[in-house]
Amino acid sequence: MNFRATRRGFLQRAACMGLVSFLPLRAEENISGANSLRAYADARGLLIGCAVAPEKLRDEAQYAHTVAEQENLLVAENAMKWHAVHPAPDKYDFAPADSILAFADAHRQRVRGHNLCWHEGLPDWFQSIVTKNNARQILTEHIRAVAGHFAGKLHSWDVVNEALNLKDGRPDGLRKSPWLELAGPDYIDLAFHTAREADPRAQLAYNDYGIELDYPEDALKREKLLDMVRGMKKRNVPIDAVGIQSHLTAGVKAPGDGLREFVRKLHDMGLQVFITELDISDHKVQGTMAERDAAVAHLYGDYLRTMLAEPNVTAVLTWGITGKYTWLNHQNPRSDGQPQRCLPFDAEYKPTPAFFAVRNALTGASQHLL
Ligand code: 9MR
Repeated sequence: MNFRATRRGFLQRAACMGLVSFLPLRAEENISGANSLRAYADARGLLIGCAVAPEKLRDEAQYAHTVAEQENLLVAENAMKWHAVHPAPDKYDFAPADSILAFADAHRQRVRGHNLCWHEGLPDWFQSIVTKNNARQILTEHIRAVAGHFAGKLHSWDVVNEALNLKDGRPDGLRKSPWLELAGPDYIDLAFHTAREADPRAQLAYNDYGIELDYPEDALKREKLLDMVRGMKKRNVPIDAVGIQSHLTAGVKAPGDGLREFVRKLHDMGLQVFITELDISDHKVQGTMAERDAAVAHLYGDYLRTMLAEPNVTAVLTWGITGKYTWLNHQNPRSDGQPQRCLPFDAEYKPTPAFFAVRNALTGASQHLL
């Protein structure tokens, strides 16, 4: 064994863990084959993936190559949302989403569905057509058509997305979304039952954000989410997993004990946990690129080591793969105009230190049988 390589590997791992910060990570290091994220995840029975756009898989070779090489799980960033698959009340369009499944098939990857019911991403016709009289029927028909179209082919579905919003002031924490207002609070049960009937093989998840940190508002949202899921289990509503989106920010509070306890409570309820939309914004980090990268990588490592130690955390997806296309460039643009370095690859498809932090965290994950 090459001593220099081994020593470098050790130092890099130490750097990713934040133990030493002086060592520049070498981006040209081999990241293919056995050194890819997917190989590391495969070895532990874990799923590692990212959100993708079908037109980029088709049109941009480097994007497609990186996704194929690094991931064993894909999710459509937008291509399975209502506006994309249901452009008119009586019209469905599955072609772009189907092309993601074809890509995944060609590269031995699983696919998860996002999402069947959300207050955003609705088509233009929604507002003029959906009323209290027909909302339950339209929701049911949509889920039957969409989950039915992909039946048997998906790893999981985000059945309901972001149904909680404590600011709306309801005791149950539910968001005053169009679905709540038009279909009533049990629209969530209805969505899960319909999804199970349409695709008995996909694991069914509830997905949300703002539950990761030890802030009081995050802690309260975790409580409301647990209450909601407990109620669903009691009523025999088919739910298999909770998705923790994990849009984090470097340089502010890091997730703490609250999240770990939450994951364990979900475990005790027989639920899996998917990290569904991980990215780490660097818009609050000043300094050199190396300093930004170190802050982002440090949080990736910390977060994933904590989460992957829990046996019910079985899938990790980043929200995109390259800083070139991340939604954060629009949502949280950096004041210096630089693209965010919030993902495992930068805008030039070079692996960021976050890549190595993710890969390193995968080595410490508990073993899973897929
Ligand atoms: O990244 C997505 C962006 O391209 C879309 O314009 C937006 C609205 O559909 O949704 C973004 O993805 C969101 C995801 O679907 C749900 N959680 C929050 C994500 C970031 O806003």
